[in-house]
Order: sequence, then C-alpha cells, then structure tokens
Amino acid sequence: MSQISTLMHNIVATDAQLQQIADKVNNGVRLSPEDGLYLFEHAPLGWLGALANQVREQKHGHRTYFNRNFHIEPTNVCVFSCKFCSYSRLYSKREEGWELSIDQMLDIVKKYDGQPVTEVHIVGGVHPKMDMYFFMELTKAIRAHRPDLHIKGFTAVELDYMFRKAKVSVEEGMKLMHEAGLQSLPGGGAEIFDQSVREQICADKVDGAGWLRIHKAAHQLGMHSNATMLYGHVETYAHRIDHMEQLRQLQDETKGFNTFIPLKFRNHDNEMSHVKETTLIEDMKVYAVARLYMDNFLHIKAYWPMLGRHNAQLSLSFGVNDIDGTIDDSTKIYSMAGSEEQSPSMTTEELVALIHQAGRVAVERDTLYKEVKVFERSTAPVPDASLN
Ligand code: V47
Ligand code: SF4
Repeated sequence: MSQISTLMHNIVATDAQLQQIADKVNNGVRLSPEDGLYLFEHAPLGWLGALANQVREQKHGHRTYFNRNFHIEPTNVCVFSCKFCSYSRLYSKREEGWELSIDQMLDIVKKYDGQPVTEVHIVGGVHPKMDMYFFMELTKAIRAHRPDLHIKGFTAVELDYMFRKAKVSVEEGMKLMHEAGLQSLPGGGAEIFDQSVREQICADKVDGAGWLRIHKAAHQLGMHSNATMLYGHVETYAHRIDHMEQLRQLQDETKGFNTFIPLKFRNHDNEMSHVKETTLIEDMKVYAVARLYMDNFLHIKAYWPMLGRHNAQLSLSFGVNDIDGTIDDSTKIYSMAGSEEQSPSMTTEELVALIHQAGRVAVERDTLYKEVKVFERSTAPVPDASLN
C-alpha cells in the first residue's frame, strides 16, 4: 500500500456521513451535490483540508505551478454596473477612468521584449466604443510583434457584448477572435450562475447560460479556458455547489477548462461594502471543497493578488496547486477592491521561495500547463524575510 493510501485511511470522520464522503473520495467516486453541501455545512476545517490535500497530492504530488505573466487592462470604463465592482466607471464618467489605444497597449507588450514572460492576460471593463474589430486588431498586433506570447484574454462578459454589438453568433465571433490571435479565455464574469443571485449583484450582464455557451464555443474550437466563482457575498452554500456542478458538467462534455479559480469578494469602495468579507477559515473551506467536488478539474488556483501572498501560501495545504503569476503590478481590479496587495508583483525568485517555504516544489508553467522549469526544494529552510 502506498504512503498516500495509508494516510487516506487515517483520516477518520466521527460523523458517519462525512466518513461516507471520505470513502467516496478514496474510491474515486464522484461527490453528489448533497455531499458538497454537507461538506460546506458540517466538515471540520482540518479534516476537510487533509482530504483535499490528499487528492491534490495524488494528482500533483508537491508540484505547485506559477507562470510569468503580465496583464493589460484596456479600460475600466464599463457599460455594466456590477455591485461588487470597485474598478469600473460608467461611460458618462469616463474622464475618471482610463482608455488605452492599440499603440499604448502594444507599448506595454514591448516593455517585456527580451524578458521570458509567457502570457499576457487581457481583461477590462466593457467599453461601448471598443468593439470586436478593435480587439481583433489588438490581438493581431500582439501576435505579429511577439508570436511566442500566449494571449489569454476577454471574459465571457466582454465577448458576449462584442459579439452582440458586431451582430455575429457566439460561434462565429469566437472563430474570428481565435483567427485574430486569441488563444485562451480567462475565467472572469462567472460570479455565481444562479439567476436570483445575479439579479442582486450583476443584473445587467450575460447570464450563467450565456457564460457557459461562450466557453463551450471556445472549447469546441480547441481553445482552453478558466472558470472562476465569486464567493462570499449574498450567495448560499447551495448556490456555490450549483455553480460548481454546472462547470463540472460542461467540463465532462468538453474537457476544455484548465483551472478553477475561487475569487473571494473584497468589499472596499463598491456598492456592496456593507457585506463583510469572509474569514480565512471560509476561504480555505472553499478551496478544499472545490478540490473535492471538481473532480474533473486538474488544477485549482489561488489568485494571490486577490487573496494575499501568505494566504495563497496556506491554500497550498487545502487543495490548491497553482498560484498564478508574477503579474508585475499590471492589474488594478483587486487593489481597488481593497486587497492587501496594493501593487501586485512578485519576481520568479519570490514566487519560488513562497512555494518552497510551504514545503512544495515550484514549477513554472505556460498557460496550458506545459512545464517550463522545475525548481526543486532546497534542503535549507527558506527565511521568512525573503517573502516580504
Ligand atoms: O469577474 C471583480 C472579480 C473577476 C471584485 O482566468 C472581484 O486566470 C472580488 O476573472 N472582489 C475578473 N472579486 C478577474 C478574473 C481573473 C483573475 C485572475 C485570473 C484569472 C484567470 C481570471 O474579478 C470578475 C469578478 O468575479 N471581481 N470585483 C471584488 N470586489
Ligand atoms: Fe464591468 Fe466587469 Fe466591473 Fe462588472 S465586474 S462592472 S462587467 S468591469
């Protein structure tokens, strides 16, 4: 019997239903929505973390992924008015925001000439004047300048608006964007799929079915994408499970998702500032349940600019195996929403130290999780100071 399976049998629950869930996990049996709900409602954190960690180690051992990336945020002007958003400005107040031209965005890409970044992540507000043809020109220009840079860009919310405005079907629009150089989709805009929740927090943008349809269209073209879940606002545990269930079903069908990224609601300076943020205990629970429930998602990502680097480090013991990238202070979504990371940027050395200090092996990956470089753990302890 392997060391891991011996450990599995040592994680004993005093609660019979939890024990049944652990047995299912140990036997590779998929958890039902009722199991998922039961975990959120009744599982003690230590037990849940240990079970999620087992699954993580079965799939990845100690390997923990990061990438070298930067973001481009074309604009924060947005036609929508999501109540949790601290970042956007309505078109009528666009002088308070920013609007980058193609040349300005290309200049951002050129700043990385000669540097070994592998991905540009493009995401922003939904600007009524930046249409599909504008972004096709942008992706073509980036590819022409730097063909080795993987373009992961545009949430389903941005794409839905562009396609409707250009009067093309989702399938046609996705094909045009793909041909213009778009390679993967980020996971944003998913929030919580349940319509009653969307009506309270993001009533006017694409609904859950529309979000899923856009990702399915991308997967059918052979593109990959990520999926997020914004949690810790007005949703219930049942809404979270329903959200994960819908993603799990699409993943069964297409196998196109790379990673699942739970995003903690941050309450600074938005219309939902009265909603208290979740505790760290709740955050770790979400990662652990995601690892156990999303059995067909190979990767679970903690996005450190949102969670904070030390909490992201802790999440590596609760099922997480990816902490995103170097970022290089190129995104404002989370600093404006109150994250501790006001200028998110980590060097490769800092990311590697962060992962090593959690007792894991750091692996640089590209967007599609091809390994670029493995950084084995040194035997010497890594001093805390290297993280600050
Ligand atoms: O959809 C906005 C979230 C998302 C807040 O795919 C907020 O690799 C918390 O999707 N508190 C956009 N969250 C960012 C995103 C993303 C981030 C990192 C990696 C990837 C990836 C995707 O940000 C939005 C929304 O869910 N968001 N405001 C807030 N106040
Ligand atoms: Fe616009 Fe995105 Fe902010 Fe919603 S979350 S208001 S779609 S920028």
